[in-house]
Amino acid sequence: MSTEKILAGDTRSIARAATWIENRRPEAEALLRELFPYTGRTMILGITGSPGAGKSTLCDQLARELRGEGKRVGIIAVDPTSPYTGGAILGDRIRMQRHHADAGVFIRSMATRGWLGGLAAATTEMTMLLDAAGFDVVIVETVGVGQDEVEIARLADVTLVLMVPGMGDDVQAIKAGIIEIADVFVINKSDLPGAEKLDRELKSYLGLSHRPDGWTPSIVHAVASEGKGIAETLAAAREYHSRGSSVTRGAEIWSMRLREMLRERLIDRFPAADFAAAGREVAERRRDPFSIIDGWLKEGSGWEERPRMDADKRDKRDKRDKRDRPR
Ligand SMILES: Nc1nc2c(ncn2[C@@H]2O[C@H](COP(=O)(O)OP(=O)(O)O)[C@@H](O)[C@H]2O)c(=O)[nH]1
Ligand SMILES: [Mg+2]
Repeated sequence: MSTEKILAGDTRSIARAATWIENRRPEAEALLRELFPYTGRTMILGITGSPGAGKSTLCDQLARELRGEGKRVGIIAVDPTSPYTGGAILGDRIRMQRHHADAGVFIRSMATRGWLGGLAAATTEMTMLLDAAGFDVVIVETVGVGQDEVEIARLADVTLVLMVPGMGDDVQAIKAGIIEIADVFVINKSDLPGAEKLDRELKSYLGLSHRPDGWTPSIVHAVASEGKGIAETLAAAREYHSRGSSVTRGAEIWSMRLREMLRERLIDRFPAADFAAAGREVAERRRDPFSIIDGWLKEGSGWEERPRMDADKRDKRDKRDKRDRPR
């Protein structure tokens, strides 16, 4: 794998590196270390919202708009691999095919592998790769339902939250806590009734809340399926991005990302930790959770010297955990 090829934007090398990252291969880390000095130029746009809100449609339209400006665009679609969304992923692929032959657009659908924070780290690494490879904008699409997904959207330079009128989406969003992370609200499907009502509700909500950075999130109306409001969405994202110091914002984001990375690394240092079995022990009140953690930490003394868990072991563990994950 040549760093030069990635820096030159060679699609095949980028795709291979993306697969390393997705599979959490240790090689990815060495590569990203080399690429790091070349990162920091891209604008990362996080797009989140309920399933069916039009996130993929908007991503596609934003990519088109940016291509029109001659910009290179990366799209990372974080899709929960569950039978429910199998069709949606296929739908995305077909829709995105418009850009297929275009080397200025790189699209990767990422399966949600594991659920112990690895997803946020993988997404961060993927944006680093695309940043170094010279993509001007990287769009990360996540479903704003799970905690992981909300976390990922929060890690972007600009977070767009999509809402749809007349779906009780407003209330849902407040519950899910995604309203707080929005830098820009996009009222998509403005062709449907209720867009003005939703606009009013959002404005009154925003009137009551004050962000520490003094920013009042902007509200944009769009009909993504008809390409309406796309330029406005991009302009609103850029307005937020260009305000203030990018170092200050970067420092905030990296402090969150470092936390995520540490969490993942730490968990990976314990390949022997059988979370599923331990979970059962706690549930059956055979052991308390604190002594389990203490036990792992003690057994793991000297873990600093141990190599990172290899991908196969991690996969096995994650599969086991996923299977046992309560729903
Ligand atoms: N009426 C209307 N439909 C839209 C709009 N944007 C997207 N859609 C449709 O909504 C459905 C879900 O869109 P998709 O982009 O897959 O949503 P996602 O799950 O949030 O990624 C698709 O059938 C789109 O064609 C819009 O602005 N108005
Ligand atoms: Mg989608």
